[in-house]
Amino acid sequence: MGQPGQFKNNLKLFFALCIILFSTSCGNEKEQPKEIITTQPVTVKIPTPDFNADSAYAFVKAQVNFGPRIPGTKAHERCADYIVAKLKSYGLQVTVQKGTVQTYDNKQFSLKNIIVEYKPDLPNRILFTSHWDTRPWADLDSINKDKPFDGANDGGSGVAVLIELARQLSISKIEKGIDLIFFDIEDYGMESTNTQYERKEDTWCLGSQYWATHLHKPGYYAQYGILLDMVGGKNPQFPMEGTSMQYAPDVVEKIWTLAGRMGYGNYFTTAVTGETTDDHLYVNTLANIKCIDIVHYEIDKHNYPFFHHTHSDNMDNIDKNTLKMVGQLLLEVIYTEK
Ligand code: AHN
Ligand code: ZN
Repeated sequence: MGQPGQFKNNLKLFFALCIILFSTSCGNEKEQPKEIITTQPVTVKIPTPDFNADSAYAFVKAQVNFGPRIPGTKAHERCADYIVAKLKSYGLQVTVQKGTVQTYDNKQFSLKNIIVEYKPDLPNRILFTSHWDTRPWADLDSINKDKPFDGANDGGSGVAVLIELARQLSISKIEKGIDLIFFDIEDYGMESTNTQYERKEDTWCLGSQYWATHLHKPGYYAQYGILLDMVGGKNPQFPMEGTSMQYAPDVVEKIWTLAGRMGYGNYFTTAVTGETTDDHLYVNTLANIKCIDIVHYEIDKHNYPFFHHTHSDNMDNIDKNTLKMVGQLLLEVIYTEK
C-alpha cells in the first residue's frame, strides 16, 4: 500500500521520466542508429519436409515383389541390387560392405550391409538403420512353419522408410551428417523353442555384428543411432524398448518426447519392455554407439505382434499411416537436431 509521501515522489519520478523521454526523442535524433544491431546470430529453422508415405508404401511392395529375401537366394541378391540402385539414383554415396558369416546351423552366407553416407565430411552424425533380409521360416505360425513368408513388415517396412528418408535427404539442404545402414542377415537366428541346438544368443543380427566389428570407416562414430524394426503395422505400439533403455535412456527420452509433441503419444507409449535382442544391441555393445530400437511390441502380451514370423506378415497388414508417422518423426529428428 502507498503512503501520501510516496505519491509525491511518484509524481516527481513521472515528470523526471517525461523530461528524459522528451530530450532523447528530440535532441539526439541524428545520433540514433537506424537499425538495431545485435551480436546474436540469426538462426532460421529450415521447415521439415513432408514424409511421403505413398513412396514408402511402394518401396515395401517392391521388396515383397522380389519374394522372401532369404540369404543365399536369388530374391535376396536382387533385392540388394534394387536397394543399392535406388539409393544411387538419388545421387547419394553408397558403399556395400561384404562379408561372410556362419549361421547357428553351420551354413555359410555372404552378406551385404548397404551404407549411405550423407555429408560424409561432417563430424556430427546420426545413424539410422534397419535390416533388409527376411527370416527363412514362418516358425511362429501354426501352419507351414517351415515355409518362408513375405516379410512386408519384418524387413520391408524399415527399409522402405529409410529409402524414402534417403530420397528426402538427396533433395535437402540440411547441414548434418547422416548415415543409413541396411543390415543383412538379422533374422536367421535360433528361436528359443528350438531344442536341437544349445545356445541361442548372438545367432541373430549377424549383419550388424559383422559391421560393428568391421566398421566401414575406422573409428566411425555417431552421436546416436535409431533402429527401425516392424514400423509398418496397423495400430502399432512402440513402447520404450528395454535394451535401448539400458544403453541409451537419454536418446529414448528425447525421441519419445518429440513423438509426443508431434501428437504420436498414443503409439509411442512410456511403457518399458524387457531387454530384447535386435541389431541395436550390437551397435551399443560392439561399436559403442548409443542406439535405440523403434519396434512394434505388444506390451500386454509381452510379445511381438501377431504377424511376427508368420504368413500374416504380408502387404494386407501394412498401413501407410504408420509408415508416415515413423518417417515424419525421423525427419523431425533430423531437422531439429543441432
Ligand atoms: C529375437 O527373437 C531374439 N530377436 C528378434 C529380433 C527380431 C527379429 N526382430 C524382427 N525379427
Ligand atoms: Zn524377424
